[in-house]
Amino acid sequence: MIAKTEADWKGLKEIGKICGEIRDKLVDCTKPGMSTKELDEIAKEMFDKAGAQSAPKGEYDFPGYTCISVNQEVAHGIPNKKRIIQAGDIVNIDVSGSKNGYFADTGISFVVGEGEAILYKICEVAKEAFDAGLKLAKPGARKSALGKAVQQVAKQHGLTVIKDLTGHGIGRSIHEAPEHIFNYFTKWDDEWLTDGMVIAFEPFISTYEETVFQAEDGWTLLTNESAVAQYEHTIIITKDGPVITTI
Ligand code: M3C
Ligand code: CO
Ligand code: CO
Repeated sequence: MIAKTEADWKGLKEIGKICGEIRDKLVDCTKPGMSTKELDEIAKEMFDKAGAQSAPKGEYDFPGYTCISVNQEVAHGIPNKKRIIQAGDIVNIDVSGSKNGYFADTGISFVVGEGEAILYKICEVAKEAFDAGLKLAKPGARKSALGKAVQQVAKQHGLTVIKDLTGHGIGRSIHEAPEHIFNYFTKWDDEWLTDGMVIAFEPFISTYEETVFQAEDGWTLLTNESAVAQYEHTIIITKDGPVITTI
């Protein structure tokens, strides 16, 4: 969507704050021995208390309130009482929701307890790639500039981007125009970013792979072997700089 009115700004910021708080709470609560289902139940309670709805559940009938992906699971991981988090796991928590018809989407990957050095590195690089793209997110820039920045940062660190997962427009629904914010440069992507445009920007950085495949559950997206980290916020493009709603 293009945020135009004060009501748009208020609505986007309200749901942004709710999703950001749920993300941070789930990260804080993630401990070895806990199931991903237990974490998801905390999110359900927080959505309910805030008078907000889970976007995956509300829009796609996803079997969970949040997407929680562990190790080779990259995204759309289904919360499960049998999926017990262990020290050294890399976990991604992706929280998206709506309130009063406005949407937000945010996610982060992190290492539980002590893990392999490369796992911390991909988490840091995902954030670095996000920050590099964010600097370029202004009206009049091509949206392909963001992907170019993400790809450059990954390459500098000897890492790759997952090419088949992208950011997206957001605002009045979870996924809307512009359909894709690519995480790599493609010259065919000549769309401009405009004042008030709302996007979810989400670099996915891998140790070496570029693609994912879908599990038999019809949801979970997996790599063959590599580890992946994602970092996502919802942002409003303005001439005075990007505003992150999901802080
Ligand atoms: N929030 C998710 C979508 C959840 S709906 C099942 C997203 O938009 O960030 C992702 N898109 C692709 C991978 S994660
Ligand atoms: Co997301
Ligand atoms: Co998203």
